[in-house]
Amino acid sequence: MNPLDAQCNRDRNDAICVSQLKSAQEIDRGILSEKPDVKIFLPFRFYVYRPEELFQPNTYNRFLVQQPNLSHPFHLHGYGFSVVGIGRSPDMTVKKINLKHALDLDRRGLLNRQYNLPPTKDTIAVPNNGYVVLRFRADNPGFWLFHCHFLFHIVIGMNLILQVGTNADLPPVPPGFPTCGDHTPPIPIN
Ligand SMILES: [Cu+2]
Repeated sequence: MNPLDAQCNRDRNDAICVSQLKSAQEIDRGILSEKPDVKIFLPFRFYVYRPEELFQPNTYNRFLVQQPNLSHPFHLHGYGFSVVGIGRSPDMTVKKINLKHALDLDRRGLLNRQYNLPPTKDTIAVPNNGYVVLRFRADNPGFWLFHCHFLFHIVIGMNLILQVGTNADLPPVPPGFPTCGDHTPPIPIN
């Protein structure tokens, strides 16, 4: 499942991409219209430290060791989404895909998309140096976390909040719902 080279826009007999699976259930056809209501590009990248920034005499620093060819298992709270496409740039000379290149591929119709019963997931591995196209109908109001599921990537910022609707769209807080400070023990003051 999900080959490391992320070549998903053709049939292959050594691997299957998630985007090539078919949903066993009927899906919301409205989200499969060619032009979605809202299209958001979410690029991410690493800041790569220079060794002299990290290694200084008589100091201690924690740092993240870069792993090559690491996919990012992105998880969305609040929704299941349809995985419409996964891939890498058809331009093999592209060493690192970026927003500008992704926009260019999209404009030229070269971001892989398939609308034949795409599978529903709540987590998808975004290929290293690649992309995923996902769709969902934003009908569940709230503040929803969307994040890489590697803890060490969450702590360096590979996460965001999707706000759907406003506070007025949220159901009322249940009576007696805990608030900050409810669980702190009493501190005796002599
Ligand atoms: Cu990650």
